[in-house]
Formats: sequence, structure tokens, C-alpha cells
Amino acid sequence: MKALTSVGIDCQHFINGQYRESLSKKTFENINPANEDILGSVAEGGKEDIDLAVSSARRALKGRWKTMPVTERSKILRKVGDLILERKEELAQLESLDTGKPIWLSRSVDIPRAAYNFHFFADYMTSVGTEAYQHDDLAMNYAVRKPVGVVGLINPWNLPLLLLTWKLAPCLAAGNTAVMKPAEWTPMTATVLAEICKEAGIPDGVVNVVHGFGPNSAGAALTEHPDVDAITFTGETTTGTAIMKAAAPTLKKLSYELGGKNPNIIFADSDIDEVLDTTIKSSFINQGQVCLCGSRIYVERPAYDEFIEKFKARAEKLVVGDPFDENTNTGAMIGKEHYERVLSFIELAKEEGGNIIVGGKRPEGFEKGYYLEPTMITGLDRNARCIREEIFGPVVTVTPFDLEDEVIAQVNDSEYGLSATIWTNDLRRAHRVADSVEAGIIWVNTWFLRDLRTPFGGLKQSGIGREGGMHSFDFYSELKNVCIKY
Ligand code: NAD
Ligand code: 6OD
Repeated sequence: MKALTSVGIDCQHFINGQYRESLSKKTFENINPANEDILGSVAEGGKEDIDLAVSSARRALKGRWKTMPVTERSKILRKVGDLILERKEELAQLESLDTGKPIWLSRSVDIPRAAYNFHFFADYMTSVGTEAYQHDDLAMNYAVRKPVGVVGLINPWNLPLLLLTWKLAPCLAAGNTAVMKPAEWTPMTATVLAEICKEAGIPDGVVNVVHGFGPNSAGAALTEHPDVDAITFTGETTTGTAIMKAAAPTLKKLSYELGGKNPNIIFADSDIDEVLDTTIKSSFINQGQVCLCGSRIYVERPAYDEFIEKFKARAEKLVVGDPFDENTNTGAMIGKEHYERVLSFIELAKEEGGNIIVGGKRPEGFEKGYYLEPTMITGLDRNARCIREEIFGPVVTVTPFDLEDEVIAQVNDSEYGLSATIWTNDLRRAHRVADSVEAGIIWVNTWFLRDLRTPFGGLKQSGIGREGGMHSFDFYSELKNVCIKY
């Protein structure tokens, strides 16, 4: 592993190509969720740091980044991906320290995918075109793509580098400059990414990072800033509402990837063992803290008892523990406040008449750290809060159903519409149910199988707009139409 030279474990802002402390000199502590130790200090950004970062991004927008030939910009972005891979082990360790996720997960998913986000958009950008329309014999119209300008990127803590790069790569590919506000609980990999971007040849001021909190802090200052042209946000639905209000007076372009309460619909004609291989992951990977996790499981009645028995047996075998132990299946949850909130949902489930079939408590032998046994709850009514609200932890509810129409009605009776998984060997039913379920992303007989060209995003309260391939380019570009009269 390369030594942690650039940032150590203390995190500073990165503005105009330089690491720097907050103008106020304020810092806050970064806590290791696995043992509650202090990992280091983080610069606490405020309005004045955001002002500095935005003016640096604005200046850089007039520089060579925007006018650079696409092939050159593409080469630099490819280099960012290469450097992420070169520093994969260091980044994986920082990600697991910050989040409490198992090191194997950081090594196999978070960091390789962060590199791939850059590699993918570096390639994709070289073939992005625009529209042209011949207007009879009167005129020719053609559209040109321009960068939107200075973009604010606000990110959550669950997949810190993966989600940040998912936004940053297309943002830069389209010629914009960026001010990133990583989640306060996970500042480390974003701090290293800034250095990587500089090393790859991205000019100073194009990529800026300001750490800090959301409301009344760096996050709010970024969304309110009159010189920021667009905000791309991934996080909770309620935060999305706050950002929309703050961004309204300056009419910013917005892209939202928000919360979910994703259904997993299992028909009895499926192979239950194959279903379980994936469903255990879609329930508990990353301690259930993935927006796409299938937290509401519906099982067709003939398969229900077998599913419950086998799911319980598999969940009991999962090893909860030290994120740096290679045998750990699920590590620690992100922090105290979130941990207590998830535990309060388990208490609520009991009050709502639910049965805790497996899990529901801190595993034995852990006095410190935010550990929770993988938890399955049955017996809840469709109006129970645990069925309706996003818990965002290793907690799933399981409900039997008899009829296809009945399960579709239950599944769609939700404020959310991010993703859904359908398990069946009946092709016609797969098409029918996929068509009827209200979600932006549907997986049939699989889960989280990603092709980065596809539209990614949610319906209803789960988001606005789509990311991925051309959809990302459309968000990060302004289209200008030129009409030339013959
Ligand atoms: P969060 O909304 O609390 O915070 C996300 C980011 O927003 C953080 O950087 C935070 O500091 C900032 N923020 C908070 N309040 C703000 C404000 N008023 N103004 C500006 N910025 C503000 O979300 P979280 O707890 O970090 O993440 C978990 C949530 O994210 C879950 O709801 C999950 O479903 C969702 N999520 C969705 C997707 C998706 O693709 N749809 C992906 C990952 C996570
Ligand atoms: O795979 C992706 O592109 C993506 N945005 C995943 C989001 C996961 C949410 O936690």
C-alpha cells in the first residue's frame, strides 16, 4: 500500500489546486464507525470557503479545460481512472475506515467502480453527438453542446467514492468545473481524489472539494450560491426538498437521486436457492445501506415458508464484524445517530405487531461500534411504518401474497419508486409485472447488474432526472440550437 502521504487521515479542503484549512480554522472529528475512535480531523467549511471554491471554479471555466480538444480531456479522465486503480488499496482502506464497510467490498466494488466511472465516461465522451434537422428547403438546424458551468456535487456517505465519481466523471467530460461537498461522515476518499485529479493533469480550479455539514453549513452555502449553475444531489428525499427550496431563488438546474423502499417480488416458480443467493446480498450488502437494497420482500404464498426458513438460516450464518477481517460479511453502520434510528425502527416493528425472525440486535461481543445483526421482520400490515418508510440498514420485511394484481397494488402503494426486483421463470409475467411496477429501475432475476449507458434514477419521491450515458451528458450540458436559413 502506498503511504498516506497527501492527506494523512486529516482532511482539508481542496481549492484551486491546493489543500487548505477552513478560513474560520474550524474542524470537526471524523469517527471510525467500527470502534468509535477518532480517525482524524476534517476542515469544517462554511460560506466563505464555498465562496472561494466557487470563484476558483468560475475562473477555471474560462481556462483551457473548456476549450481543450475532447480527445485530450478524455485522456486526462482516463488517467484519473488509472490512478484510482494504482491507489486502489489505499483508497479501499480509507473507504472502509470511513464507512465501516468490509474491506473486500471496498476492494471489489467501490474503488474499481470509481475507476470505471472515469474510464467509461472518458470513452463515452468521444462519441457524444447532437441533433440536426433540415427544415424543408428553408433552413438547417443544428444543436451544439456547451458546459452548464460551475456544478455543485453533493453526496451521501454510503458509497462515497463510487457515487462522487459517478457524478464527477460526466461533469468534467462535458467541460464543466466542479465544487464537491462530500458527506460529513466520509471525507477521506474525496480528499485523495482531488489530488489524483491534479496528478492526472486536470487544471487547478476545475475540481474543488469543500468539507462540512449540510444545513446552515457548506451544503446550504453551495445550493444557495448565485454563481453555481447546477446542483447534482444524491441523498435523502427530505434533503432534496430543502435543496430545491434553497436553489429556487437562483433557478439552478437540479438532478436528484433520492431515497427508496425497493420491493423484491418473488414468484413461486423461481428457484428459491438461486433467489436467495442474490436476495441475501440485496438485503444486507453494505449493511443494507445501498439505496437499491430490496428492503420490502414479497413472496408468493406457496414458496413463503421455504423462503423464510432458508433466508433465516442464511442470515444467521452471516458474519458481522470488523470491516478489516476478510471473513466479515457485514461491517459497521455509518454512525451513532443513524444506528439509533435503525434500532428505533426495530422497536417500532415490534409495536406494530411484527415478528423479528432473525437479528434485531447488536451482536454479542461488540461493545463499541455500530453493529447490527442482519434482521428479518414478518407479520407487518401494509400500512406499518416499517413497510412504508426507508430504514436504510440491514433490515428487511417479508410479506406473503396470493395474486399478481394484489402484489403489484401493494408494491405501488409507496411514495418511493427507485428500483424493484422480480423473480420468476415465466417470461410473460416478467414483462407484465415489470411494466406495472412503478420504479425507475427494474431487475428481473438479478439485482444491481449495472450497464452505465442505461438510464438510472427514480420515480415519485425517489428522484428527478436520470444519470448514466447520454442522460448524464444531457444534465451536464446546455444545448444551443443554431438555425441557418438557406
Ligand atoms: P443526506 O440527505 O442526509 O445527506 C446527503 C448529503 O447532503 C450530505 O453531503 C449532506 O451534508 C448534504 N446535506 C444535508 N442537508 C443539506 C442541505 N440542507 N443543503 C445542502 N446539503 C445538505 O443523505 P445521507 O444520509 O448521506 O444518505 C442516505 C440517503 O441517500 C438515503 O435516503 C439513500 O436512499 C439516499 N441515496 C440515494 C441514492 C440514489 O441513487 N437514489 C444513492 C445513495 C443514497
Ligand atoms: O450504480 C450506480 O450508478 C449508482 N448510482 C448506485 C447507487 C447506489 C445507491 O446507494
